[in-house]
Amino acid sequence: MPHSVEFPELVNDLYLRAARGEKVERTPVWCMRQAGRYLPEFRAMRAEHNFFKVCRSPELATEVTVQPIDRYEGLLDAAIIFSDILVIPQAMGMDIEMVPGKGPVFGHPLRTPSDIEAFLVDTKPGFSIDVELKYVYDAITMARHRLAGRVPLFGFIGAPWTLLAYMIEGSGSKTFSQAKRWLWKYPKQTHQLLERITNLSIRFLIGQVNAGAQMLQVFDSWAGELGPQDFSTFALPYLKKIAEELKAHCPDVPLTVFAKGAHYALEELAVLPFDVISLDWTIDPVEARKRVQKAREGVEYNAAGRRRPVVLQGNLDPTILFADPEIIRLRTKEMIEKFGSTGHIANLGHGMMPDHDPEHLRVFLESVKDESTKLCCS
Ligand code: 1CP
Repeated sequence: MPHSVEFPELVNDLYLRAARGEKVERTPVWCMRQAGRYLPEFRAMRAEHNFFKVCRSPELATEVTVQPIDRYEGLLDAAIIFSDILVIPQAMGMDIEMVPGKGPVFGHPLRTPSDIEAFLVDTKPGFSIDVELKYVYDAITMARHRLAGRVPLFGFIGAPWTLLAYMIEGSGSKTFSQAKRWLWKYPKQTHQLLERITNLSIRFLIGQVNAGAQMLQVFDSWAGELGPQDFSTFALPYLKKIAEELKAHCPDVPLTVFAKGAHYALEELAVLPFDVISLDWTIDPVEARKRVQKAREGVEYNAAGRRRPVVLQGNLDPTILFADPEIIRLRTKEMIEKFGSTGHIANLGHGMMPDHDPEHLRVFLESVKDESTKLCCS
């Protein structure tokens, strides 16, 4: 039973209206990895607690989730729960450590299909993803209360291909040669495992909504490592299943897909029932909007028989935050104008980086507010 009736009333619903394609008074804005290492208050907490301990403690995860909302009071229009995409592989039995300066490192990556049954526990009797990841649900419920309706809260997952890539590779990678070798060598087992991850992900997303998440994002961070043909084979069918199931279970919860580096697949993503498509910075917003609009011609999803609005999220190059404030303002203004006044949620084209200056993020957030207010009122 969803808890939503018990939560404080949402004061700022700008994100939710924009995600439905409604005309809004200004463009909502939030940032991927907005709760993270560029913030001194986050680094102070991390100096005392291990990464997964923060994820597993609803109190600590709530605190980090709310940190950017407090710091940029009135400038951010969404919060994202502090967690990681790797909590699913961890719940499936994989041993993962977050190594400072290196990122996630798996103790025993999957090297051959026999490792699947040796290491993974999700098909064992009594396994429940809801039990394993209850700590995420508890953090969401607590954060939603602590936000007190100031902004809505995102839940998220990593897309099946991106999680599989980590599970085989055992860490981030420049070439993904281990993970891709698997695809060619063991296609049958690859699809079976992708299916398992997909089913757990669907349950986990629904659980997050029941716990209080008001919108959801699917991060396919390594989508760009596949080409068009392999994305269609190993990523798209699972993204489709996730979107279809979520829209069947909670049609009113906005669902975003971020397939980084995969704008070759924009047309295919456009016809899946995601509400928002998040873009990285390597595609021009005008071109993206045209392509999505064209792909949707003749495709009806809306129960009323109407074509779905094109809502895009993004896409300022995160490294522009290293530039001087006047350049950040100029490039943000250009971005806002290119996306237009409706069907846009402002964001960076990828996450905040550890060496970003928090004050430069403030310049970006203020510029989105100023420029989009001008545009929406003109
Ligand atoms: O030492 C630290 O404190 C670790 C830094 C860190 C943080 C702050 C990691 C390790 N994860 C996170 C939080 C996180 N990760 C969030 C929290 C909410 C927010 O966005 O503010 C989210 C949504 C993620 C999602 C995530 N984790 C992604 C998808 C988004 C993306 O950036 O592409 C990925 C790929 C990960 C894996 C991961 N976790 C952490 C690192 C350093 C990485 C990437 C490593 C690599 O390049 O392989």
